[in-house]
Amino acid sequence: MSKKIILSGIQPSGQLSIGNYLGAIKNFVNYQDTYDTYYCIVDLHAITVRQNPVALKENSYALAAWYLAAGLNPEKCSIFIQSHVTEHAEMGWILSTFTQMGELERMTQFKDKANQHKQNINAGLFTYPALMAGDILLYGTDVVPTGHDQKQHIELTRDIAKRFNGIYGDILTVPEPFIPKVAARIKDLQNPLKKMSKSSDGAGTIFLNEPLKSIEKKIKRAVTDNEMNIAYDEKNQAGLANLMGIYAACENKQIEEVLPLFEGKGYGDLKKAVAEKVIEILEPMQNRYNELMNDKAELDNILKKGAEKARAKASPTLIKVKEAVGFIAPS
Ligand code: ATP
Ligand code: LTN
Repeated sequence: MSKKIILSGIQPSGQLSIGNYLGAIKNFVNYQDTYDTYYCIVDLHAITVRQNPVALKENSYALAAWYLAAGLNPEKCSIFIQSHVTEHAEMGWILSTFTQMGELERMTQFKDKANQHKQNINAGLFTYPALMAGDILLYGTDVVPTGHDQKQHIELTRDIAKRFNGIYGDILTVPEPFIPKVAARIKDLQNPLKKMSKSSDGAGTIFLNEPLKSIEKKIKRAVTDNEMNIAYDEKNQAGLANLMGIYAACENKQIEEVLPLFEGKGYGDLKKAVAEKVIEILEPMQNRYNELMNDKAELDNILKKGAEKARAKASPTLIKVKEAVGFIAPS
């Protein structure tokens, strides 16, 4: 039986955070042995917010290096740059004609980003989910692992696929989301009501390439509460719940398994344990990342092979889609 297919993508829009790692990349690694896996660096998506060209290139290499440093093996999965596989832009365009304005208007990521970038609410930012649907549907993807914030986009992708199939027959695979139980929504350490984000100002974000001392400081300064009682309560003790979520994700455990370790202890003990765990994971990853970033030729090589494998999978779907809508195939 052929393996099931996984695809996910991350924007090269800044330095990665521990939210990106625990909510997404860590799960990418778990899948690579049992699934046919495609992991994309979505530069076409990143330019929906204005990027500095030099930084965009560096961030794209950095994301490839983090994928590898986190344990993705290019022999097992395809790691590639979205713009290298031009099928994505074509598929995104076609699918935008199967996506309704009303659906796009409801997307919370669009509303958030439009609010953050009032000077540049461009059409691409609005049609972004159609391009993402293209990324997913080109590969016949069965499962899309992401953090919780992408659930709405994956649901829209499912609706687009069903709509297309309803008109033209069973051409596109309808994907399922995979959202981890723990760490799907790591919160900002300074504002535990807000998602930790790589493009925030940084005081409440742990970046993967941050000096270890600074990580320790940020965790020690994380906002908690005045209850002085360790419990797991996302509503009333959001900061504490966030720290426990980070700890549990680092340990590959559920909250119920780690809570007893901290009951009766002080907040300082929890913070110390979280800092130790995060550092234990990030230190070797940072070393590997630095080595990889010093060998761009090797990264280029991996990305080239990744794009070749990705194109081989994506191209037949695009041909079928073009045929279905009535385009004349080039002779
Ligand atoms: P940006 O700030 O540029 O919007 P981001 O940090 O939200 O970026 P994305 O590129 O949008 O990151 O997301 C990459 C992956 O990481 C997605 O699967 C997303 O769901 C996941 N992710 C992002 N932030 C978090 C978080 N705080 N907790 C868990 N998962 C997250
Ligand atoms: N929209 C996602 C990034 C993204 C993606 C994808 C995720 C683009 N294409 C395909 C999963 C599958 C984000 O902002 N995190």
